[in-house]
Amino acid sequence: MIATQNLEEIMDSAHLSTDLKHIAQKVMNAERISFDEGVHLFEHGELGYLGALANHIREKKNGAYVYFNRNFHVEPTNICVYTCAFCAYSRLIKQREEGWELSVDQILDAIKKYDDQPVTEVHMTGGVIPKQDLQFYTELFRRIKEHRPGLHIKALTPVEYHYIFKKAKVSYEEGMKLMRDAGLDSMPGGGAEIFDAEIREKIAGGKCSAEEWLAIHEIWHKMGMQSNATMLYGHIETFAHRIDHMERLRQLQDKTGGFNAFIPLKFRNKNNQMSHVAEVSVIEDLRNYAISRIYLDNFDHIKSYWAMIGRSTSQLSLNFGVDDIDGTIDDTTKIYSMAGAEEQTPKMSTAELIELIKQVGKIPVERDTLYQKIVEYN
Ligand code: V47
Ligand code: SF4
Repeated sequence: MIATQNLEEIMDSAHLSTDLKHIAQKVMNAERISFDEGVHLFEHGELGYLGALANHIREKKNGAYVYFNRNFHVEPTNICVYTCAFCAYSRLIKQREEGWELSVDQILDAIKKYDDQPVTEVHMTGGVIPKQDLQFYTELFRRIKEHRPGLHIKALTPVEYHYIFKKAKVSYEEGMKLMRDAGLDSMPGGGAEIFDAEIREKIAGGKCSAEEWLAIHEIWHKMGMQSNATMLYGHIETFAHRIDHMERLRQLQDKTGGFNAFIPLKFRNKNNQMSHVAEVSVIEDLRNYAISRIYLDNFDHIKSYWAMIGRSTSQLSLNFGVDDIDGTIDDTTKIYSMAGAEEQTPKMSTAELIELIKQVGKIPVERDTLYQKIVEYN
């Protein structure tokens, strides 16, 4: 385990620059740091310093708690009208034979497999195809709720919703109301990638813009609903692009307060059009978690998604601002394993998750999707 210093020790350090001392003082005073200070942290903050700041904030917000949930994924299709350069998962419509495309009945069958298990959430996302339209998803959500009303549906992102609503010629407001009335409970954080227009065009051209992604979350929050936010990092973006991404999220969160967790997603380079781009180091992953915790002062939770980052790094991340590691997953998602993530068959029992968290001296808490405590494992 990498030990982090406490903030007082950091402030006493003779080697620290005036700028880094000033930022540490702001964190001690619970003051917000600026855009330029965020970039400065990426450029000059070394790991121990960042860990001390992030840990200080994490302990104030979440004590020693580490959250997880019992969930599984359903990926309705891996065929996609888009061709994001980082995506190892999607198959173009013309390569249909390599893809899958589930019907409403097939998705319900996948959900029924968990009937005798105490899962609390189904996480649903995947490719975008014309057939899986407004009518498809409203019928699907309604039937899931008829079958198992207590199962939280966390499904689709503004990438899918923007496409579906445009095709159905309904406004974002009307569309999101239809989804909520059909049974949608919350939105996962995907599709955010990186908000900067130039980089977004290069890696995820054609899909919803940053402004559209943010508008759909804003409308959803204003309906009293909650969601998450991600950031795909470690590819061709700069540090300033990462801070710009966080800044836009911080501004929306100030307006609505509807985001639960921020989830940095490390770019994985296997089997995609960006395989020539090297992956960043684990040190950079930890620095990125820490800076996310410092910058996003109005987000309650920072999640390291263990299926993507691997068990050891997710354990390390718990000393760098992270307080959530996602769920049991039960080997039901292919998005990351196909892109080269360590976990090729992501699946952890509750006992394994508890053990992983306890090994680093933290307190595991099983939560529901909206962070209501279910069980604390002292
Ligand atoms: O938007 C796809 C990412 C996201 C790669 O809300 C990749 O609780 C890295 O959003 N390397 C979808 N990342 C997944 C997602 C998510 C995951 C876990 C929890 C939650 C939550 C949300 O996966 C996409 C994209 O940014 N992704 N390919 C890749 N090669
Ligand atoms: Fe389609 Fe999503 Fe893959 Fe982009 S990341 S190609 S939208 S499945």
